[in-house]
Amino acid sequence: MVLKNEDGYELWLRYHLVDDAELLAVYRQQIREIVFPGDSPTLRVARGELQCGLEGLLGHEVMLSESVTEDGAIVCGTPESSAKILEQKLVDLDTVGDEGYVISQQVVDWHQTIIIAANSDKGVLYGVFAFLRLLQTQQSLDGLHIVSAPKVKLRMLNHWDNLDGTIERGFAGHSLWDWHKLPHYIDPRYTDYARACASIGLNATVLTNVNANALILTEPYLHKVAALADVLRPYGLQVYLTARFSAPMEIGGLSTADPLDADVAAWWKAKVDQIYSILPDFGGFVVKANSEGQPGPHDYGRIHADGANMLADALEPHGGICIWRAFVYDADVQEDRAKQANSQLVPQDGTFKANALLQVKNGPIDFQPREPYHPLFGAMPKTPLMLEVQITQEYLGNATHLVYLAPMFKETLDADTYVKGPGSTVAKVVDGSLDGHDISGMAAVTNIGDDRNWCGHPFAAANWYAYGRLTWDYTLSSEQIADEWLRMTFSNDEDFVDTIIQMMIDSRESVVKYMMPLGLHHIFAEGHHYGPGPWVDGIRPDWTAVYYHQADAEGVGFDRTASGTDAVSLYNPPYRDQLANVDTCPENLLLWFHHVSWDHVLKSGRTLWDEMCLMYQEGVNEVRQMQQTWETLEGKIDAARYMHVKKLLVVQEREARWWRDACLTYFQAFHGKPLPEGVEPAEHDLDYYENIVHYYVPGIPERRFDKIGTHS
Ligand code: BDP
Repeated sequence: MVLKNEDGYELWLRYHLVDDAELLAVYRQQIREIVFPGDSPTLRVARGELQCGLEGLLGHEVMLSESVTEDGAIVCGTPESSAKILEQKLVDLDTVGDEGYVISQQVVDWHQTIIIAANSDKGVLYGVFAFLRLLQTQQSLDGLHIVSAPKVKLRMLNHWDNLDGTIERGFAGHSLWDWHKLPHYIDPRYTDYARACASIGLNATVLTNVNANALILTEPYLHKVAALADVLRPYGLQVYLTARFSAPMEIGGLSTADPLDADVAAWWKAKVDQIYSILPDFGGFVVKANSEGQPGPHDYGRIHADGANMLADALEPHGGICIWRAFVYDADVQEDRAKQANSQLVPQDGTFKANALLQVKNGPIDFQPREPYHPLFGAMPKTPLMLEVQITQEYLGNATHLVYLAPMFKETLDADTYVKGPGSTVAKVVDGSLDGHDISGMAAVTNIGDDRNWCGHPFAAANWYAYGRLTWDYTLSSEQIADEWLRMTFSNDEDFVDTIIQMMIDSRESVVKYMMPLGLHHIFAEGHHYGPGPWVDGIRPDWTAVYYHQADAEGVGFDRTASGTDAVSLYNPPYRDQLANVDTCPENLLLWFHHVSWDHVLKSGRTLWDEMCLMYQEGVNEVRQMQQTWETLEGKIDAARYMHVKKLLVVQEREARWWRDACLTYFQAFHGKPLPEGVEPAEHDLDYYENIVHYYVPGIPERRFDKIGTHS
């Protein structure tokens, strides 16, 4: 059978006919009518989704019924919206809070019934999506009893979208938000975006770039925001905006943005009041301040908490929150960038208002292929800390490389801070359970654009999916999430699923190997970060590569032990001791924490140089393996998506070689040691790699090139 070509628009919400005939017959017996009273906007969209999903999956319309008339009813609602749910007195509902759900097989009015129940309309919507997922992944419905609630309260996407339609670090086209046509024209795609988010439990979205534009806070734009929020609201998505700290000067006519200035505070109060008058369920602000040139309280000799608290004060009467980013580092400060956030923020623990949170990147530098967990986790027990990850692959091959990020997200979530003894994981800091915070959250920089398939690479949507699923339940395994996503996105064919899960899981380690193995970090080309740039120098030191790898004739790596910057002391024992000792430091973080001789012998018995070379080669080999694996799947999925991935894997293999050759040629020049056996020699000399130029790489505003032929 020739499979119909697909373009990826449907994401994982493909409600195609269940292709297992036996199972389809069983489902048709088990699902015969829908009893779904209630008329709120959220219940309406939940009902519509259920009907549409079932129609596609079962191949016929399932009728709505006022009551349970036969075996095979699906009864949906809350105790308020549905008398039947109320009657059932489901004890499990007491445990799922205001967003969780219960899906359970029950006898209702003497008939075998499946109940999808929740305490809120939103919970019902999540339950409906979870139920459809069971069918999409061809699970048995016999004896069904699922009780599920999210582990984290704020489950956010951060769009780094600019008002001109470009996306900072976006590799899948332009922004979805058509500010020019809003509020009058509402793109139907907004609804599909909201459906996709709700289907994985996301409940908040920040529409604008952290490098903020104050214009978004002006009245005409606020009406545009409100129109978008109207579409997203029924799906449980609350809208947030980024606030530019200097907005009182830029759009308010004030001469200062000093957070302790009474006029400034009054301006923000009035601005926030105006926002809520236009958008009554506005979520709040996300703020990047005094970081990478953004304005902030330091400009006035104030501290971060002063800035955050001023905004939190303005938001508080409306129930809004202020999310302050902990990605703060200063070009004028000599201190190791891996320490700066701790130095600035730890002393302020306990001074933030109750409706202020700190948003902390997974690692202390910047979304690198591998980082140790950020040492702020565990270091600020009095402040709710959100985890920020990056779904868009700024540092992971953009939208051309197949890299499945769930293992990377989980690496951080599962990391043990040891702050209250073993088991004090980052996840427990983030969900608030370790320090008893009510408010908790996760945020991710999205990879969504207006590409037809949303995220560019057909596999990039897996990372949006995985992130959402992990915000709901970070205990899910990367394998399980990949399994669901593959079945829903491509096929339930067991061979296909088993083969590709493994390929996805391995892909994260492969990219680390061919980009920056053994704890190397920040050796990207300057500015656009597309490709290798270990030679980058001559700009502010903490933006160069040479600052981070510290290579010389003797060795390589950043000494963050006591003999160096001592960033290692920000971690707690026993992890700290393990990291501090060159012999016990996990080798995948070795050069993050140690400056090591090229001849240092590793666990494998090989020298550092040989090991590094072999890792780069292994990375390339693994991409070639991915290509071979993928080619065995021809005919198992539709030709269009098959070919799309196949062609991108060709690019990925070429770029993996580029990384290997550029980096090894560069490092080799320090000591002249030969490549060990098994490592393919570079095609070109160092000069060639250093002079590769890329113009107009997506994800950064247009750049000027003053000298054609030199890197930007
Ligand atoms: C860096 C990006 C930059 C962002 C910054 C941030 O290169 O474009 O503005 O993160 O998180 O990784 O603020």
